[in-house]
Amino acid sequence: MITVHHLNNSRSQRILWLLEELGLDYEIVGYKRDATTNLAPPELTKIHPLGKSPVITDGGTPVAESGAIVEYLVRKYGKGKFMPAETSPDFVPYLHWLHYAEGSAMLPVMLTLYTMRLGEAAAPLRPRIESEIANHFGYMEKAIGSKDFFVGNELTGADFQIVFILEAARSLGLMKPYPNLNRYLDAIHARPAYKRGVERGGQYDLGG
Ligand SMILES: N[C@@H](CCC(=O)N[C@@H](CS)C(=O)NCC(=O)O)C(=O)O
Repeated sequence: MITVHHLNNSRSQRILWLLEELGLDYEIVGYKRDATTNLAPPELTKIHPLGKSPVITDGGTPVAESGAIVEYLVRKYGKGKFMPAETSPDFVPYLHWLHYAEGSAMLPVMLTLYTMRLGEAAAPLRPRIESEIANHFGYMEKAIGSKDFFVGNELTGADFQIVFILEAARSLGLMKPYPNLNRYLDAIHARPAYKRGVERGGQYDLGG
């Protein structure tokens, strides 16, 4: 049995959505963020030493880091869904977008979140962070264009990774200049499997 160690309002929501799209049986063990610090509770370190979400266990094996979890589930249970064949011209773009989300696009979003808390003390950092937001979000805006998904014409593991970045950005008010990304995100939110994932996970609100 697959167990998702699910932290409220966190990246583990993308794993619930993926499991719903895959139509797999899974169970959820819920963890609550600390009301003051917003950090995960220490019990999560019993599943994986980093104590971060998402982490899943599958037959006792823990898998941590969302990109690794998405790749693990798609390869092991996807039966060819949600990832192009290695011989397909979409394979390299798939790898790029799958890794790009957490590897590059999330950094300026996190820096925006952290520097907001610093107020005026963060002023010298802001131009660089804002230019990186424009760089990465401009890149994604152009890439999605009028398409439904980031890779080819199909939902792939890359979309599960990118959607959380856009949700986090929307909660910080960073998404207004990007109509294509907003259209894409709204369409994803309308998917029945996405909605089922939110129902199973409980309240999902990144604060925007
Ligand atoms: N790159 C990691 C990031 C994991 C991460 O930082 N998760 C956040 C939730 S979105 C977390 O566990 N925060 C609580 C904490 O750091 O205590 C991944 O995608 O799995």
